[in-house]
Amino acid sequence: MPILNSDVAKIFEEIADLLEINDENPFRIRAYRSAARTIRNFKFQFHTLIGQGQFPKLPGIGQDLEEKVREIIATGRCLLLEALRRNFPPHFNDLLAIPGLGPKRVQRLNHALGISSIKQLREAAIAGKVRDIPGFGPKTEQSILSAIAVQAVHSGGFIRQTVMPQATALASYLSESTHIDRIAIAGSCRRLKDVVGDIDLLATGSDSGELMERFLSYGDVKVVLMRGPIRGSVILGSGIQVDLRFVPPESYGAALHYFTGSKPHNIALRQIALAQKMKLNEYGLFKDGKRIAGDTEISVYQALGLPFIPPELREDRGEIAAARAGALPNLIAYNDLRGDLHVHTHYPDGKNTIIEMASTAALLGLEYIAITDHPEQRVGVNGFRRNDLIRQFSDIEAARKLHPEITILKGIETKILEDGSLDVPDSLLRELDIVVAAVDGNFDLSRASQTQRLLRALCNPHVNILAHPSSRLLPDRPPCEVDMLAVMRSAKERGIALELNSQPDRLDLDDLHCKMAHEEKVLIAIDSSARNSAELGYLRLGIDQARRGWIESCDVINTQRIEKIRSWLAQPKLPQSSPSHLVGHCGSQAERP
Ligand code: DGT
Ligand code: CA
Ligand code: CA
Repeated sequence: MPILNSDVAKIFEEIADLLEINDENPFRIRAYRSAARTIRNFKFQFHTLIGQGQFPKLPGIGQDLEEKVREIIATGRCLLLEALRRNFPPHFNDLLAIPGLGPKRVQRLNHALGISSIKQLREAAIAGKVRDIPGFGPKTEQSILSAIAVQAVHSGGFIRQTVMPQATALASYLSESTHIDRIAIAGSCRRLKDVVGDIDLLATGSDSGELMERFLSYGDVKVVLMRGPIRGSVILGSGIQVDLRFVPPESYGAALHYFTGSKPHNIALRQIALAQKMKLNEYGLFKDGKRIAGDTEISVYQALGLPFIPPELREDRGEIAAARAGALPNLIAYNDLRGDLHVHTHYPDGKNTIIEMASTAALLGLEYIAITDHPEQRVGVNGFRRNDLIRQFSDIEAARKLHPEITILKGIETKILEDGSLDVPDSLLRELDIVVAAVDGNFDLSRASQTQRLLRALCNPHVNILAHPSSRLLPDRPPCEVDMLAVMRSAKERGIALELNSQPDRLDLDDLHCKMAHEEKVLIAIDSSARNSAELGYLRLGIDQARRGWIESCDVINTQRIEKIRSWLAQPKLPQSSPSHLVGHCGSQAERP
């Protein structure tokens, strides 16, 4: 891809912004800004001219700037910009990207309130602190909040788990309106996405006016973005945007379908309607100008000759073709899990004892759990001590006596070091029922090194589960660069399960990797990695994610009974052998563990 004039101009503008925040020489700042303008408006592309051995003479672009342009065209980078960026917190640029926030304002926010990220800015604006900074005021504070909300909609910015209580509280408040018959949470929340941009609500009933009044006067509304007779948009105290739409009862199903999305799924379905000479929109499904379906969602699918497609599959990732062929996955159900193979007890925050974890798990209907603390959480920072492991063994024995209704496995979570070796010696791993291995640092290795690291860890004969394989942290830490397909194939060959970690800020594997795992027929373990007994409830989020990833019960190792788990764990893993015949899969003739 050639570097365009507009790319060069963007780099110069960012340099000018950062120089301005640094209070550098105003002439230098102006030079970059005006060069950016000149370059953006120049009628020939620099990369073409430079490629022909020319460089145009332009006002304001002297030798220094010419060298910068040549550097950017040749390398796509600018060392000056990279040096400037290193002096700023990583999220400073996100702040500059908010409409209305130039370098001066960003600098003032930083000086006055120590703000260096959008998250901090949102919190300060919601707390009403921004308005007191000279040059800001309540109006600017509001427009900052709406700009952040708009940006979240575009970047998909809130962890769904934190959003749902707000969505359900608001929906239940609205449903108290006497003129409302039905109200639903639609959009990406209904599709069970891990991260969502906003909350979409849909209502039907006899009177939209009263509903809208009620909506706008909800106690947690901070900013009203839009008010109309049948639609409204607000921002709540958390900074999230809510869109509310009212439709007549006969359109409710079609509207629910439309506002559930995803957009690509809707578009694909509309094409199918068109091919059958029908028209599909949020008001219904129409043939020859007559409504033939739309009061319920299922009526829309049926009239198009399709079975109901669960919302979590509606991403235009093959679900429509599968529905047509009668081959939709038989998605894992919420009570299919029989155990949790990654559970902590010793944590600095809110630790629960083995007995407490076991009794809660049993109450939740689980038949087994594996206690898998990190070694340093058992022994402090001074490294691993065998005695501490032995002590936990005896704690587990005691808990087993007290709670015979649940099987408690002795496990560990071991770190995968940078070279792919583990931080616990094999001699100790051998004594455990189950070993969970995880990357816990060095997230930014090259793709090749990261892949080698994981593949080497999978070669350890004691590893049973590769935990949170991509190491992403929502919403900000991106996944590691890794060849996940190679990792999956190796895990499958070695009878190792990849974890779908259910913590709301992990949900790792993500939905696409779940689908890949389903297609590759690699085993998955849906685990909570709970740090206290309440977090065992996160397993539900893991199942949400699994369903988005087309996962069936038979893809998941911990839907099996404990006897099968034991035989899976007992599989020999010879270095060169391929134990795949021991691990069957949905519909295959091989025997599952
Ligand atoms: P989000 O909010 O970014 O997490 O994702 P969604 O899917 O909730 O997107 P949102 O809130 O913009 O819109 C909700 C649904 O409304 C979306 O999933 C599909 C539907 N929708 C919105 N705009 C369009 C459109 O232009 N065409 C079609 N066919 N559907 C749309
Ligand atoms: Ca949405
Ligand atoms: Ca929306």
